[in-house]
Amino acid sequence: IPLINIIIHRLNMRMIDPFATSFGTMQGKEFYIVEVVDTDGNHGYGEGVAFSIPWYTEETIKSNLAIIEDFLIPILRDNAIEHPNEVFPLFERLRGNNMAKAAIEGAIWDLYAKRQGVPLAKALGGKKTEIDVGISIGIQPSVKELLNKIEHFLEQGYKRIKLKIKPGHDVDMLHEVRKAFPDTPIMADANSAYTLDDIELLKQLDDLNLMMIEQPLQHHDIIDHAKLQKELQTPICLDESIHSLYDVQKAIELGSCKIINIKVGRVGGLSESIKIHDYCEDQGIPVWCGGMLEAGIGRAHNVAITTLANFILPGDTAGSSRYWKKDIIKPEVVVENGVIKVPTAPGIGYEVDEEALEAFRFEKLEFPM
Ligand code: OSB
Ligand code: MG
Repeated sequence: IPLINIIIHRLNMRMIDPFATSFGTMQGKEFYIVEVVDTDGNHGYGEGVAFSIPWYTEETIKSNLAIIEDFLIPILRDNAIEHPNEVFPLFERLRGNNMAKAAIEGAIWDLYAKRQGVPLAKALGGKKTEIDVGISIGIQPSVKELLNKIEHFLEQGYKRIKLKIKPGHDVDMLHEVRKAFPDTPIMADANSAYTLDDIELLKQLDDLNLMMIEQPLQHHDIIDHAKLQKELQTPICLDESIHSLYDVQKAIELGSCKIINIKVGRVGGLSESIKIHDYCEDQGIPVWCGGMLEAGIGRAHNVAITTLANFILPGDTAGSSRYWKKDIIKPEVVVENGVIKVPTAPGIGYEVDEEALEAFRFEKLEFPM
């Protein structure tokens, strides 16, 4: 893949409304788009999913940009690549920084698929032509507002509702929701807000018929989660604790979870996501695709990876309108009856809206190869 230029677009977008989790509240989103250009004039795009504050994982936008400029781009200058599967092994001798690695690798995957003339989903080995999706709802000021939001998203067809929880906004709130929506597939995401000292409270979740509870305990833990899973009927799903196939293997071996949330950025890219997907499939562990409040390019990558067969449970990839008044792709990602139709054009299958990209951009960095 003869790269001639790498461009980083730094963007700022306002969210339609704030998103509150146990770790903090997000109102707007600063992020970056990686654009890779080949000598034939093809363009591939990836989206950086690090936040500006290291409250979900340790990476930040600025740490990503430093790693990309100081290490990842020099590696690409020194090494010719024939297939995107070669990118992660080249980056692997640098520890961590998975979101930075994934942003670059994702752009190269898109470029590769466009050069092959196939949709990214197909290049990744995905077979589904449409994917089922759910939605993640932040902590609301009141139960009444929460019930209204759930109603609103169920009307839009979303196939499962994920509710953020934290101490003080958990069992009682979930009981009220369950009373109002007795048959809706519901799950809870704690973003590491609890410890094993809360085990009696966490056991009460078993009365709620939840699909799963996501990352209740410490953000790097797989030991305490194994202890907790032994005491719970409700399946545990790991999010923050999973950074690699290795982490997945150890978590499954220990019995730390029964479901895995794959976030492409958190695990270092699409190639590692495929490996995790395949391993979980062999082990009988269902996976789903997590979200990082992405704009359209990141969303398109999530749609593509979700076409793999063991993405059995609806993920967090909602439509563009979930967070954005205007997205940076044409057409935007649309959800109808809880389903996204997988695009069939080459690469990510959505066009980048250059006008929107420019409108949200506050800095453009160029790295000639
Ligand atoms: O834990 O899955 C999470 C958003 C930001 C950081 C972490 C998480 C989330 C979400 C929302 O739950 C996912 C989305 O709608 O993109
Ligand atoms: Mg989560």
